[in-house]
Amino acid sequence: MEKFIEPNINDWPELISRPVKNFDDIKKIVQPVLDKIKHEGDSALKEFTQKFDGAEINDFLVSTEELDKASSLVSQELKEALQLAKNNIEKFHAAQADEVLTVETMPGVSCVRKSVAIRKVGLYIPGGTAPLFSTVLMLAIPAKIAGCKEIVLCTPPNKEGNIHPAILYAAKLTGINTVIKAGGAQAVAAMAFGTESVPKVDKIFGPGNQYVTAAKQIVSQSEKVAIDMPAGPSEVAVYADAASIPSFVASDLLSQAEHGVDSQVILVADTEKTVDEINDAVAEQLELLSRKDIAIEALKNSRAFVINNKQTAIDFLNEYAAEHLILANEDADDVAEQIINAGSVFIGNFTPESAGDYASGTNHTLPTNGYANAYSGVSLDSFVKKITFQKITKEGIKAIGPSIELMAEEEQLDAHKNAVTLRLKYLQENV
Ligand code: HSO
Ligand code: ZN
Repeated sequence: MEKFIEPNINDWPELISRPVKNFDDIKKIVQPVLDKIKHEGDSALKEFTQKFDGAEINDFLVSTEELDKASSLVSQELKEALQLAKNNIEKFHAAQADEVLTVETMPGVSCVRKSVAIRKVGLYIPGGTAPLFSTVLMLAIPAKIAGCKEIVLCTPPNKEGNIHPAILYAAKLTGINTVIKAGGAQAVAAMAFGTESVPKVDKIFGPGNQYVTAAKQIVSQSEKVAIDMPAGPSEVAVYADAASIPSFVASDLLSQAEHGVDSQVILVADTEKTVDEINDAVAEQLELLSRKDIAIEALKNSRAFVINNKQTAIDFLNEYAAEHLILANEDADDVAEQIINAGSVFIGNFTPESAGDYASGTNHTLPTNGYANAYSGVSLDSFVKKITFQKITKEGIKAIGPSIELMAEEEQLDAHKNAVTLRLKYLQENV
């Protein structure tokens, strides 16, 4: 990791930049895929699955037999681990449910806000180099708790046309029956437009490579389909000092670096000594990783900063707005209070990011690329809309009406004013 000592504030924007690809180049590849799926449906999906995944698929929907068989291919230990994770994720997300909010803003004027589930949602689970079955839990559990009526899960098949059994098992465990063997931009398109075998959905969730991300962005602009968030490569920032345990910090940095060649990890420490100790531990642990080659590439996008002043370090971390922020420093709780930009914060030496990635209960679908300045991670809220209702009594309209009439008149919107005036007149004439 390249080391920067006391970086000048003018250089911060450049130093916190992420290794993102040019959207226009990716769009050139993705747009024709979207168009073809839109017009040709399943036949185009078949063609792209052949071309990009090397699989010949005749039936995109995973059969109940396949779902049942997956159970026999997953070890008892993994099933138990998944159950523990499911329980925690369920507990944390169920607790996020809002009560119906009812406020009488003035006598006779009642305003209500209620969460209503998004009817049809699409969950994208990447295949590729690692089968992220944990993402099934992170998306399916809140979708179920929210009460989404139709949940479609798309994930790419391998060359033999199969899906990793742990992904299928996690789908079954969370009550998802519609699992589609399709991945990439073509799967996103299928969920956005609908095809003969893939139902059209109202919102698409989930991480993916740059093509999946671009496809989500494009369809959300042109179709009536929402997306969870603009997502980019995964990232972590760690804040360390003499109280940190270098090997722990190194393992946290590497756990993010092993995700993908475009991942980024950031280390901020108060002294050069701490940075060096952690760097040594990274070099040592790196050797033993099965995904060493990927991590090495990711480390090339990564940076270590020595920032001695604590307030400056906190400002820098807030500026970076990390997807995951680990506070491994002495007074981690105090620093946590001052964090205003981050997807998810991990406090203290015994809170690895992996805990949130898999099992503690928080969601691991989080804003990347600095979007944590304004976006939240996926939660129960992501699967509902908040609808407001209001009801005004005769007394209520008498009380509120004159103010509305006046405001409408000043905005020169006569019909708006009439909508009140006619009612007030009616009430005067019909006492
Ligand atoms: N760190 C990833 C999530 C993940 N990690 C899944 C392991 N499996 C993005 O938050
Ligand atoms: Zn991870």
